[in-house]
Amino acid sequence: MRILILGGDGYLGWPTAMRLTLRGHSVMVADNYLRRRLEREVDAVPLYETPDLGTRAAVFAALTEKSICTREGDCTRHEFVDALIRDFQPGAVVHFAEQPSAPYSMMGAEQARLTLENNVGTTFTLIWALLRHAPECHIVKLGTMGEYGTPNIDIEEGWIDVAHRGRSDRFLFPRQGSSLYHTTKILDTDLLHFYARNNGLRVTDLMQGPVYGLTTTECDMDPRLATHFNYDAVFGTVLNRFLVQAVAGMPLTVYGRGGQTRGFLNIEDTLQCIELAINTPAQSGELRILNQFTEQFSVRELAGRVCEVGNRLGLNVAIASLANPRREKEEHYYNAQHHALAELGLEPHLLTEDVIGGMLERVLPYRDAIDVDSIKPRVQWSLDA
Ligand code: USQ
Repeated sequence: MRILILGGDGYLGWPTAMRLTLRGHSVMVADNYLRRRLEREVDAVPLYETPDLGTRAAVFAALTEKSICTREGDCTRHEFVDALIRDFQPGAVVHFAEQPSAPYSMMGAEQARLTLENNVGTTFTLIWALLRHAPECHIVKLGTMGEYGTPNIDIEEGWIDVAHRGRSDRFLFPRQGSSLYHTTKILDTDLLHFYARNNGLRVTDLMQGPVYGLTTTECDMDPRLATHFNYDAVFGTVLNRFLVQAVAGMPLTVYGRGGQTRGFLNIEDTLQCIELAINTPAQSGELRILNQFTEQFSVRELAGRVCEVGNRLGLNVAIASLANPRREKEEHYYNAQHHALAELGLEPHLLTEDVIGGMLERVLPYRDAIDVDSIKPRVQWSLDA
């Protein structure tokens, strides 16, 4: 199949491109390096440098004799995305091209506007390019479990049956994002739902939890194929941050009471889920929603696990409880369904002690390069406009 990956330079986009290419698909990736630009803006550095897409594609081609086409451009621009879709005629588009950081979206008006315009803009531009040039193409969109928030009821996979005054109907599960970033993903879902209903688009919206891990089998083929890995307070996610903190000898930064519970998954499982979604396309007119995570943990539990394994490796890890910079529930009910991807064949890589130990060992060679100052939380959700 011809598969277009929007946001192909990112933590998940690049490994996905390699995986799908090695499966025999014809893959094109597009990116405007927004994430790298925003990292510079907030003085964040990744754990190690990664080459640009052209260089990585050349290394990949030399090793595998398979090519990944790369395009540089802004996916909010109609002319750019229109031409990609018209000329490449993809059977599936994997859409990662969004500003991915909740803290970045909460820094101030400018960052909020960029997040809103970029995230909703890329989705809207893609929808119209497909309507014009490839209406049968399947959109595989990265959403987030954070669209649901932390309601005091079980979280369903996208939809809920509501009985009301003697009648019943099926609706999107209630959504309530805990940052502007998460809210843009809700807006994306609503746009996709509308155009699926009205114009027959085929959409799979993957509600993904926080992803962890430094590598995949493809990244391991050559150091230059490594994925972009952040651990700073703006672009790093919780478990990846804890791994780097443990190696740096800093106490793990648990925000508030640490009872915040989320569904997590290994980066290897993200790739599996995307492949499974592509192999079983949504029907014309269908918005299919799949909850994409393999196990749930509280932040406190995660810190405890990293601490235990780290100490066993001689790292001397401690846990700190910091004032929570976010507005979120720190103790809450959480029971999210996640059967659909398992039924499609997902074989989870769970967070065992060996997996944690293996990840810590991968961080260790970079110990001296860790920028400790970038780890301290610095974005307050309550900042006055
Ligand atoms: N947290 C800490 N300490 C830290 C960092 C985070 O206690 O040093 C806590 C946060 O307060 C939050 C939880 O860990 O309660 C998760 O935070 P996160 O930064 O790992 O994840 P989040 O901001 O929610 O966003 C990330 C990705 C986003 C993805 C989302 C899935 O950046 O792209 O959509 O995870 S989810 O969280 O399920 O919405």
